[in-house]
Amino acid sequence: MIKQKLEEIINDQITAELWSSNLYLQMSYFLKHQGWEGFAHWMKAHSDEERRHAMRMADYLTDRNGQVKLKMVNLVPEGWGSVLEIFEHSLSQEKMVSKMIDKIVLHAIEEQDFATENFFRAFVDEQVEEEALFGGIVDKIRNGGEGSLLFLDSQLGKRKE
Ligand code: OFO
Repeated sequence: MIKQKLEEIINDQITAELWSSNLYLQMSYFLKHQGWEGFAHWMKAHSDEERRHAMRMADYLTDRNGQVKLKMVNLVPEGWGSVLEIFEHSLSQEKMVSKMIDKIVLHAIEEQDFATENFFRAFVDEQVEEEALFGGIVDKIRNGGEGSLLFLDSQLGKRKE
């Protein structure tokens, strides 16, 4: 049975994943409204991925006899000034999520809950990938400027899942 403090911070994490999912979904529709079909497609796929993360964590918590308590997911922003701003915002969201996951792993180690440590270590790796993914897009937009957006839009529109 999982300890209460861990149950609490895993529930916070599930909420954060769902908030990320909503944030990226809002970004997707905002981008689509601006005519950026490829970016919108990419962002929607990422929104789905965050929702899957939330469900994997909720399933894990249930398997460990913890209780999933879905908390209030706050409103997300509705608009941004540019495509670059959207990806910079996503990158900062991912950095915040990485810190939260590190905190769970640290707490699991302190509690000697090695199953939780092990489960969330996969997300530590996942976050390295995600920060690199978002950071790479931010770099491309910064380096290529406005002129690179059309090309990037078509490239990101090819994302499979
Ligand atoms: Fe991109 O955050 Fe999930 O884990």
